[in-house]
Amino acid sequence: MTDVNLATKLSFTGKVLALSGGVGGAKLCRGLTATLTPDQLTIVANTGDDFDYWDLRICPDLDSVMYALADLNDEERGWGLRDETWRTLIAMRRLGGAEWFQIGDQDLATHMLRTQLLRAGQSLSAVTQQIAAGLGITHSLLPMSEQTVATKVNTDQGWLDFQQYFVRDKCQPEVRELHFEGADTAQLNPLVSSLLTDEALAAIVVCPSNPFVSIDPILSLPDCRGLLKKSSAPVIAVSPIIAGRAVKGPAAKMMRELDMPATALAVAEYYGDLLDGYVLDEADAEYVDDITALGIQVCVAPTLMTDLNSKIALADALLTFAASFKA
Ligand code: FO1
Repeated sequence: MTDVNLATKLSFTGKVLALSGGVGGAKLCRGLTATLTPDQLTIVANTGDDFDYWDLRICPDLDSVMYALADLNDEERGWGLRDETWRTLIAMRRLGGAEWFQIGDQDLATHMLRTQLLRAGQSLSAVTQQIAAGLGITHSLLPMSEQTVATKVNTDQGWLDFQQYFVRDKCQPEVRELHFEGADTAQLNPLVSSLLTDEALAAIVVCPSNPFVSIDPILSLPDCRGLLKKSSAPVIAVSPIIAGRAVKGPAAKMMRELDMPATALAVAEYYGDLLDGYVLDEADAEYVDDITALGIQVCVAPTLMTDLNSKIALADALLTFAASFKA
């Protein structure tokens, strides 16, 4: 752990709630866990990507965050575990089973245990907590809801389940609209609702995740937006777009298909009055005035997270920015 990191640990007081999707969100969450104590940080992950495959419950964003926090993730691939082997997948292929979604041998254990515990009647929060503890994670990681919400993508090829669109069809279909099936009757995780009314909450972080398929499912849950807006803590998003491109995934392509320019400014406009603050990459400093004119305070920082130091540096910059809202 670096001295810079230690200094932040001593100076940032209060609790932080981070809203996260998979890859980009998981990277920032890793930086935040190096900077904040387990008492300070709660991460809530999107579960709209969740689905059943091989008769197992797969929760990709919870998995991505867990593996990143445990330093077990495969950074290059962007999902799953490092040093993974694929013997089960190869055997499944030989038998003629489904193979379009790749489950590694070690990763399989996560899905098997999750499915087993869910079938035994445990909540997704309790199951996640048990698996995370098994990976040595001490910070709180929660699913956005205990109920099932499924992201559906309306494309030029019709409605697709999220993983069909994302993995099977490699994000190639043109996106027209998104629907979060079950969100209207699901409940925001009660632990998140109570944190949002906790006076010790000092910042709400919208991670640099895809706004449409990673953050919107969380925001679409009843009362979520209202609670975020009512909270005394500033809501601060980190741009998932740098110089017109998403670091990973289809966010920029999706923006163009949804008739939005693929810019960091357009993401700020999309979140609109939900935000009090926005962290923008240095490459996008030209948008500072436009975003400020929206009534959103701006922090310019390097947002590309290529290693642990850059994740911690971004978490640091974000928390220093968050602390400035108190003043
Ligand atoms: N993403 C892929 O692009 N291809 C895969 O075969 C794949 C398998 C997979 C298995 C477990 C898991 O937790 C995630 C997996 N992902 C895979 C990633 C994931 O589906 C997406 O990155 C997220 O849903 C988007 O956040």
